[in-house]
Amino acid sequence: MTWKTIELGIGDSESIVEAGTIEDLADGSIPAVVFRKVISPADCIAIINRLVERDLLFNPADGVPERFRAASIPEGHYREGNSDKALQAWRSEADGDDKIRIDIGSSLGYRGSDREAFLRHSAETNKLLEGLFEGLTNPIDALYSGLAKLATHKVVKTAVEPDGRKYGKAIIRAHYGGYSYAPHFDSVRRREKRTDYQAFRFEHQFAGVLVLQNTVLDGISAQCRIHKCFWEPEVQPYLNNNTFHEYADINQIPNADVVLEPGDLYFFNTGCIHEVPGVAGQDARVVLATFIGYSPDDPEVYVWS
Ligand SMILES: O=C(O)CCC(=O)C(=O)O
Ligand SMILES: [Fe+2]
Repeated sequence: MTWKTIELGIGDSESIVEAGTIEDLADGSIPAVVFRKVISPADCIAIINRLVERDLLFNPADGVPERFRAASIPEGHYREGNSDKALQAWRSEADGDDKIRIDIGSSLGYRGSDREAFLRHSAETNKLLEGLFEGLTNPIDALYSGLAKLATHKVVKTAVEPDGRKYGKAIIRAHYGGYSYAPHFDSVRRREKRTDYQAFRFEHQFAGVLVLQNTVLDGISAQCRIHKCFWEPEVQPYLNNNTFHEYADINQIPNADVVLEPGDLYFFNTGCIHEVPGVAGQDARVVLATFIGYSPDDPEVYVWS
């Protein structure tokens, strides 16, 4: 039995999602759902250019400005509960100086330990994202609209706290110099244990990611690999020791590479171990990313970053 990604038609109007697909994602019977070309390559380029023009990203051909080096998020870091201590999800390789990750937006994983600061930061992010894509196809709308097709009969909305304060609706992430995500999982419930957030209530967590720019070196591009293996405590030592690949080999765990071009959107279950090997190409890999909370019997689907 192969473990196969569901491919949906080109563009927004032509992709029809079969009923039950989101359940297949939830129980791990498929690795991912891909919507091809929800944004044109020309709009992807225009979006990247705008982000550089507005000093939100930089052009690596001109070197790394100090300000961005200082703002870079280290590989593999997140914080648990209310702790201000950054936990490392995996051992990073020798820290390359130019492995830089720039977030435009508010990451719950990275900032959520201080709830007030996170919600303030999120409000700023949502203000910044408003109008950022004026005159272009809005990638956030494209992502939410793809999700609405998957989550039929649900209300898809930006995650919100009981007092009405919203989380960041999406985040733009740029990965320079071969920045990689080693095998890991993401879960507000099971990893960061954010009991003080509404996002905690969902049984399943997905990611929705729209690629805006690929990084390519010698014909190889950085792409997500998803393993048919839900995180369980017994897997954690292999993540800590950087030996998950050996564990997967020994246990013959299938995996799937989701190969995307700029403008393609994919959804996967972040409870499955996944990774994005780094490719130190000339350009950064830039994505618009979200997390998604889903429970079969909850009428709402929450989106955050
Ligand atoms: O960039 C991607 O495609 C996925 C990245 C990822 O795994 C994450 O942000 O947790
Ligand atoms: Fe992830």
